[in-house]
Amino acid sequence: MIERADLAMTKDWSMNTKIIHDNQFPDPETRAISQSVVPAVAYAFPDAETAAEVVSDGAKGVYYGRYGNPTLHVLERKIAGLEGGEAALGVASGMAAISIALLGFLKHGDHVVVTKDVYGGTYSFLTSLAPRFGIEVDFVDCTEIVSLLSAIKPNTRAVYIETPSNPRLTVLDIKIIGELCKTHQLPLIVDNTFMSPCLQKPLDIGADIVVHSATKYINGHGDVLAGFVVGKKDVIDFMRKKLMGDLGQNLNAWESFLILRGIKTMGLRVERHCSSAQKIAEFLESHPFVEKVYYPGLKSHPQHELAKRQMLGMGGIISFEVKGGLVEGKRLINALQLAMISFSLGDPETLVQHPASMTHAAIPKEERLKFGISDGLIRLSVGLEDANDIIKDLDQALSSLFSVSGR
Ligand code: LCS
Repeated sequence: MIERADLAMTKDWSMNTKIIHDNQFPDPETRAISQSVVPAVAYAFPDAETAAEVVSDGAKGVYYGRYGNPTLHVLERKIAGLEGGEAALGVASGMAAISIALLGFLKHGDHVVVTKDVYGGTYSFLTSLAPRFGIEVDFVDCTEIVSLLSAIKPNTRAVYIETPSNPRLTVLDIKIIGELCKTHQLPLIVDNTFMSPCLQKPLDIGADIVVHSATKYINGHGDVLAGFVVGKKDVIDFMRKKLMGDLGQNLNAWESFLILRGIKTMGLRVERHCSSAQKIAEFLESHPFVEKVYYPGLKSHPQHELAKRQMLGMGGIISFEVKGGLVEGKRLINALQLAMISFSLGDPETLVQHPASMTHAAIPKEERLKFGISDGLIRLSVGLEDANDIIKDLDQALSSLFSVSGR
């Protein structure tokens, strides 16, 4: 009889099937289909020799909860499979994944080139904590390959990009940047949070490492903080032992289980996020009170053609500016009735926020403006509600805003 596990290994499934079945098998003892939660911190060994072998990585197994747990390991195998990487490391947050990925390649005296618009937490880590350990950073416009090339120094040890970027949805050419990195023997780290593996697989087109805030689309329910680093096994093993383990950044079994449950609907969710976001972006772009819309699915987006080549869908995040600026922008988000003012993104609920005073407040204003984050910019994470209801909500908020101000 062919074992289901063997069959699963040989199937060339599409992403939606892989999300549900890849690297996940019924429990051999109970035949339970949903994953067991194993919260144990300690694991018993039959003898001292086996214990030593597991610790030295010579044998499969778990030896202490800070280095992972069996529930997490199922999830890590699944994420590695979906991203097309050799191995994955699941950690306590997206920021844990990002800091581990960077510290995995950088040490005192090293330099990293980072694309100019990145998540505010990443910026904060790179400008306040990393310099305390002697790590230098330069933020450059990676849409200009010459700017990236000229930022590379003799002590550059990594290139870090986020595409599409938070919050301006700048799309970067992973293939071209990957080729440049290969020429200079630099690892390319890509934050794939806004896309999820459903829409973009950076490892297939030139990246060496993928990082995720799984808090967003991967879990998809706004109830878990988690992150992943995906890449070559030796690199991930080092990060597991020396960074996650020694810094105590592990993801616990219960949260791993919640993600294993949440991820099953990722294919469906992401499809809906994308189709609704396209409709809403088109509505906003045609609205007389909206100054500018940033969404890769719009023809007006500067990297629309690249986005169509590189991404399987345009994602669920839209940024826009209302006519007027800061005051009008804040009044608009206060007038929304369905969308909630909140940090985070990728949840079932539509969430709206003001990057200059919320997610990107850590970036000084002068820098923020260079990153294209104006005071009036609003970011919308399109939820799973009916797109027409989200449009109605935006419409009423825009109308109320300008009827009050007499425009
Ligand atoms: N990468 C990106 C692109 C993000 O947007 C975030 C968080 C992170 C990494 C960090 O993930 P975390 O540690 O929170 O799991 N983005 C947030 C945002 O836009 N609003 O609140 C958090």
